Amino acid sequence: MHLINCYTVTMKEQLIDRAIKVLNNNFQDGGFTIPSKGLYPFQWKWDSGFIALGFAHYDVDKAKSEIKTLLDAQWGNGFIPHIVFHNDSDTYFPGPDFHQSSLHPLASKKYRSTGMTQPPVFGFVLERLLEITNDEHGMSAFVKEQIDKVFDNHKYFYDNRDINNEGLVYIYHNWESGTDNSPLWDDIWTTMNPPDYTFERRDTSHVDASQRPSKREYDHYLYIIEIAKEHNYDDAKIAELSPFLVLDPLFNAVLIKSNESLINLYERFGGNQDKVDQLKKWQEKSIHGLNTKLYNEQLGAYLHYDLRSKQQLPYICSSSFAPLYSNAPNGHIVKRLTETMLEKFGDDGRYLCASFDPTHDRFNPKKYWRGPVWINMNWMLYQGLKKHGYYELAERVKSDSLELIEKNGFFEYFDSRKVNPDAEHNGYGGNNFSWSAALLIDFLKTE
Ligand code: 2M8
Repeated sequence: MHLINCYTVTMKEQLIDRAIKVLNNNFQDGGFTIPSKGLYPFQWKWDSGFIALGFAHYDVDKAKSEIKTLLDAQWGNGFIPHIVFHNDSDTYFPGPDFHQSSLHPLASKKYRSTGMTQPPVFGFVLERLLEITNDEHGMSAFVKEQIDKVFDNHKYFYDNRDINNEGLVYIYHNWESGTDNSPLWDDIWTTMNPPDYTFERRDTSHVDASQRPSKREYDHYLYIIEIAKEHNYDDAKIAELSPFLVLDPLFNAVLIKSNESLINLYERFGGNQDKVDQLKKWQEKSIHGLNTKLYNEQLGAYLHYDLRSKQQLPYICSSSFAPLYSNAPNGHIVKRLTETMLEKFGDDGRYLCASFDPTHDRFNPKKYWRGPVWINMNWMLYQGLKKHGYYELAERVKSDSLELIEKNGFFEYFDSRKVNPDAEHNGYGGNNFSWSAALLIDFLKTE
């Protein structure tokens, strides 16, 4: 029996109170929330979306502020950066002076930021805020105020990043995927030979180096940015020259899910038929692209597609199941995905869902996106499994997430091994991590 089933109402309330403390402590005077003190001292794009969902359950003003501060940094072309540097901090590298977003002619004049993005979560976040709220009128007004910015962001992706006109948008950096040092990228690193840069890492002064990417991996990360900077972050040049150019099933599934939400929201509010028609056109093409180019029937999973080598990357990771959160997979594909998840990731000795295939020799149970369980991925998988009628598996993903937090604390990521010979506890990376806290609140408050 999973621990969470034994929880009393009081225990749940105590967990929620602890989560609220984490979120409130990470909330900043500028009206946005940092993911974790020291380690991540700025505002991150997809973190902000998940964080807003936690706030929405107990402090609506903070939820709205989180979204406003992020979307306010949108560029003139609809692009939304992955980090907004509202403040100065010397605890993180690479900061604004390295990224130099102002090289792009349409970059925000108000905020410094990076010149790369992250999964487009804001469509589904806006829809979820309306599901959570007790104040439908007030929240509708807020969503109406913000929704066109999200639409413009989707338009940016389809206009600039769907280079084969197949409904699938590229990412040009592993940091855009959100799954930074996944073993997926190892094959791509072998095609590159970046300089051995001199720089001062900050992350390893907050977290044990064994739980973070290596120096050589960082050389690759910086090199791709240097190339983008040489071309002033011009999308067409990046598509032509970046050594890293990938169609990511997580990124594209989030886009599809957010398209779905934007359609629902525009239809609910009325008007904007032109936008609804456009979204439906994008959506049809994207779902077709996802199910043909990224799905692999033999492996029973969605895979990444490397636009440089023109082939699928044959590895299964938690992003492979992300399309479950959308309407894209048909009944057969949903069934295959759940079989693969259970077979490779779901034996009794493991918490669901490891970020990389635990049966593969590149799996590392402690190292960041090379294996540990992440709460934001589990939250999306839970919603997806439930939506497609796989209630038992959905409950397992949820109770595993809650148990990991309850036993270890609000960590950034967790070891999937139930009996973990390497450590006293299973929590790794940053502690008091915002999206772990925010999504625990959403899990428990919607029971
Ligand atoms: C991690 O990524 C940043 C770079 O964006 C880093 O390691 O410095 C990832 O887990 C990413 O998905 C997340 O949004 C970010 C902040 O929590 O940290």
